[in-house]
Amino acid sequence: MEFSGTYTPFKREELMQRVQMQISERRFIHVLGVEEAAVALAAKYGCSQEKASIAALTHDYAKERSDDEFQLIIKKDGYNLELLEYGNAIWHGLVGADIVQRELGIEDEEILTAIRLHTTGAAAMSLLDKIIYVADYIEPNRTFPGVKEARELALVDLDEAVAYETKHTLQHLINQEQKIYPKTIETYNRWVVNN
Ligand code: DGI
Ligand code: FE
Ligand code: FE
Repeated sequence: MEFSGTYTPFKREELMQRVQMQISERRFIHVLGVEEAAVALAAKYGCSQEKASIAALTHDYAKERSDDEFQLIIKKDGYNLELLEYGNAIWHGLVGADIVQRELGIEDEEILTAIRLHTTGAAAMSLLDKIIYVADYIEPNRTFPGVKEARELALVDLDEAVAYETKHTLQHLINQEQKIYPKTIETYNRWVVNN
C-alpha cells in the first residue's frame, strides 16, 4: 500500500522502520499481522485502507516504553490520576496515542482514536476503531483458543466480532483477577449485552 501523504509525513516503509526500532521482533511481526488483517477488514467493510494501515502499524508503538514515562505523561498532561492505578496494558494505547502523535507526526483524530481505544474498545466506536480492535485480536499470528471463531465472525459481522472479543477478554481478565478499566465494562455493556 502506497501512502498519500495526507495522514503521515512518512512513506509506509519509513513508518514501518520507525515502529520496528521501538519494539521487539516478535511484537513487530504481530504489528505486521494486525496491518494485514486491518487492511483486509477495511476493504471488506468500506473503510480507508490507508488509515487502517497507519493505525495498525502504530497501535503498539508505545508498548515497550517504561512505566516511568507513562506515569510522567499521565501526571503532566492532565489525565485523570486514577489512570495511574492501571498499567502498561491500559496505558500503551490510551497514552501511547499521544506518543505516536508527537513522535510520528500523525494528527488525524480518527487514527489517534483507533489507537487510543484498541485495547479497551468503547461504547461508541467508529468503523476504524472496530477494525483495529478486531484486527489486533484476529491477526494471523494469534493462536489462542477461540481465535478461529473470532476470525469467522469478523468475516460475517464486525459488530459480532467486537462482541465476541470483548466477552472473551473480560472473561479472561476476571479469571486472572485483573483490575477492569471502566471503559472495558462500558464496551461490554454496549456490544455484548445490548447487541
Ligand atoms: O497490545 P496487545 O497485546 O497486542 O493487545 P491489547 O492492546 O489488546 O491488550 C493488551 C492487554 O490488555 C491484554 O493482555 C488484555 C489487557 N486488557 C484489556 N482490557 C483490560 C486489560 N487489562 C486490564 N488490567 N484491564 C482491562 O480493562
Ligand atoms: Fe496493544
Ligand atoms: Fe497489538
